[in-house]
Amino acid sequence: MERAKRLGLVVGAFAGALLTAPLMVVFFFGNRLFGLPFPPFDLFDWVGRVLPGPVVTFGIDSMIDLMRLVGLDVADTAKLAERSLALVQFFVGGVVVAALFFAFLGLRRARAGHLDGLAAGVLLGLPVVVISLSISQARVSPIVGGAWMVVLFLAWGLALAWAHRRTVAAAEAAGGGGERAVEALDRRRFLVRLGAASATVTVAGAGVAAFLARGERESVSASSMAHRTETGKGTPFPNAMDPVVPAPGTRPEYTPLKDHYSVFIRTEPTVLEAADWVLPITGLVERPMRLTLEDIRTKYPVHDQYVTISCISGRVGTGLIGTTLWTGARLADVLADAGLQEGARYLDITAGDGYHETLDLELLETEERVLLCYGWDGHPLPVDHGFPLRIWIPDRYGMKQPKWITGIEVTDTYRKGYWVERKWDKNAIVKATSVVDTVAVQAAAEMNGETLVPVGGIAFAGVRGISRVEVRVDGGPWQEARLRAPLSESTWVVWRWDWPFEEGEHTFEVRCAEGDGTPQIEEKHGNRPSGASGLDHETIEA
Ligand SMILES: Nc1nc2c(c(=O)[nH]1)N[C@H]1C(S)=C(S)[C@@H](COP(=O)(O)O)O[C@H]1N2
Ligand SMILES: [Mo]
Repeated sequence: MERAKRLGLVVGAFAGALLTAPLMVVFFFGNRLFGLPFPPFDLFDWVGRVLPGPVVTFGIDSMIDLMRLVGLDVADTAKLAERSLALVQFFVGGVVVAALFFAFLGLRRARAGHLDGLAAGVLLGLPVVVISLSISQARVSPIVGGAWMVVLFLAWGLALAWAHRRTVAAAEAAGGGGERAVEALDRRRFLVRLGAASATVTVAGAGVAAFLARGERESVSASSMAHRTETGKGTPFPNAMDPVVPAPGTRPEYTPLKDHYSVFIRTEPTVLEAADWVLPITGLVERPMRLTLEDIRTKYPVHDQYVTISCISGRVGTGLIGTTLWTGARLADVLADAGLQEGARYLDITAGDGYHETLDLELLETEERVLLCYGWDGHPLPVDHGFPLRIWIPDRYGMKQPKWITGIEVTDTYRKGYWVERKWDKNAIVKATSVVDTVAVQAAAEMNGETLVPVGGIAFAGVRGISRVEVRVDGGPWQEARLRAPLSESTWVVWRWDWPFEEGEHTFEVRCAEGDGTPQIEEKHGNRPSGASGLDHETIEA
């Protein structure tokens, strides 16, 4: 009996693995080809939303620490890591349900019939289907999506019951003695064949999916080419003539779109169709409106603004910061059109992925630059970055600035934003920060008998600007760096300092001061709840 129980658990887990992997691949196909739901991501997104804020934050922090520990670029790999976790979570779920199923039948000494199989399918599938339908961003109707998931989960259950009959149940029927060897051989043969079939489906599926994903990327960039306007590219940058040339190895002053960091709460970006998108402006307004994208683009003056945006969860020196040209209509112009009623105090801005944030209307009294933004780099907003509409609020971390906006309600009551509910700062004003990007020893040059090494990086303090950047070597005196004129008053500043070369190991630290002279906070503090502070440094061996 003991042996049978153990055998049941092990073989069950094994069969579960062999059947869950192809199930996931089939789901992936349905998703890529027909926009059907992909439950592993939905499940993961749901877990992230219902878990208490501190648990989620701890999870994200640990993941990021681990990635930094092994030297991965967080901005590049965070989503990949999340997606991998989502797949593992679903896979483990399938394995556990299968193992329990085998163990349960073992206790009953039963042979799995079709009904048992269907029950297993329901056990794994029912919660997943309910969760997926409640959260999915699939482009098919819930009935089609639901039916598809039900069919696949039931098929998974039936296959599991079949695997049970061919393995453990066969063992019980065979009884003891010499037949045991025969059934063990049979079982092994069956599992090997099942394994081969599963591996074939999974590997071939992954290959074809990778191929399809490549096609998709190409079509996305092709369509953004077609939409290309004359803003941005083609026109020289406003600081093109600035004499301060960035030290070689400094990040690009204008971030290539494909390299711009991207952060969103879901495993996958939210896809909204321009054709059926409207922006309702409701609540305490004189004239409730429903604006199409065309309305927003054509009814209001167009504003272009070079903007640096950064994420509050970044550490000192983070890659979660980027600069591009934002294009949009001023929020104030749109609100003037709607007419605010007496008592209007906040905007409750909602988004297609369930994200939401609150804007205090008091801010608009002193800050007219807030944009409802539909363009980046002269293109329509990329899907990852909030197509068709996002907001820009100067001086705030990204978390205050919803992408994929689907509604603006004018209210008299304050509602915490998505991340504020999860204990992040409700104002989220960007902290001044400065970063060493490069100590370009390979670009050393002779100047008046001295060997000078260009050192450089960026400094950023929202629209408060940067008035000074200083560098020190090995804890020595602070030396003033040269500042390149920024692309605009709302972007980072590129700085450069030429270091009189000395052999050996050296540590370079940088600090900055805001436009009005306020020094950056040198005291080390983690990102939570208001954004990281402390000095960035870079150590070299020359
Ligand atoms: N709808 C929506 N908007 C959002 C988010 C989100 O998850 N959903 N994340 C916010 C956060 S935390 C940041 S840092 C910025 C990132 O913008 P980017 O991806 O274009 O760099 O988007 C903000 N707006
Ligand atoms: Mo963020």
